[in-house]
Amino acid sequence: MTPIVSVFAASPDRGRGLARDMAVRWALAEVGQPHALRPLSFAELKTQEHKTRQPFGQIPTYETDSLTLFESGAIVLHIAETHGLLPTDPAGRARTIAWMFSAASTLEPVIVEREVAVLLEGDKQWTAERLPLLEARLRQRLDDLAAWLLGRDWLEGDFSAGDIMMVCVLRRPAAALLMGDYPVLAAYVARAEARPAFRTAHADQLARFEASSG
Ligand code: GTB
Repeated sequence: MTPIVSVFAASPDRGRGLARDMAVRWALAEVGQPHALRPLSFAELKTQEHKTRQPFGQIPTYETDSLTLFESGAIVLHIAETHGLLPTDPAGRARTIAWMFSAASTLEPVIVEREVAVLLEGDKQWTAERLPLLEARLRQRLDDLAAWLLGRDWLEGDFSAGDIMMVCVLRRPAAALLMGDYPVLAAYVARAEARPAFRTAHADQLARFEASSG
């Protein structure tokens, strides 16, 4: 069965590939696996039917005959495991998975926290005082990641699922806005975005947005 990926029916990112289905669709493009889409409105996300696929009523999900999976990182890991997007040696495999966790649990929280402070708490009296702290925490992570990537093309040897997760996190607005200060990270993201599979997945997102917005 062609896997089905659930996506926003009308993505707020206007086709820029910033929502978390991008990592899944990029991974599928990397391994040459075609997929179908299940576009869902915000109301449909919160239905009991969708919560049987994704307990928190979110996108993305991934469905085949034998498996329904949620969490973008887990889906990318599954695709990587089944299609050879992970190193075959046990240590390389373990370190690649470590980078996937690191993208989701060490980098992404500081990025999302910075975005939430502006988007959802921008009118609160404490926000102006908090923003420099949040930016400092984010910059510390970016400093450390840039130091790791200095002299490397990818996080761990060849391109892998770890890079998909990390680049998707770095493309989020709060991090993307700082890339001018991080040439090593900017070059890393540019290298990833130049991959044919990224370009395919990105073009699909844009085409869908343009088709849905008439
Ligand atoms: N940990 C989960 C995963 O990685 O799969 C998180 C999934 C998640 O946050 N999904 C979001 C969602 O479904 C979409 S990606 N939100 C709807 C809801 O919770 O009701 C987050 C996102 C949304 C929009 C943009 N954007 O427009 O730029 C970027 C990222």
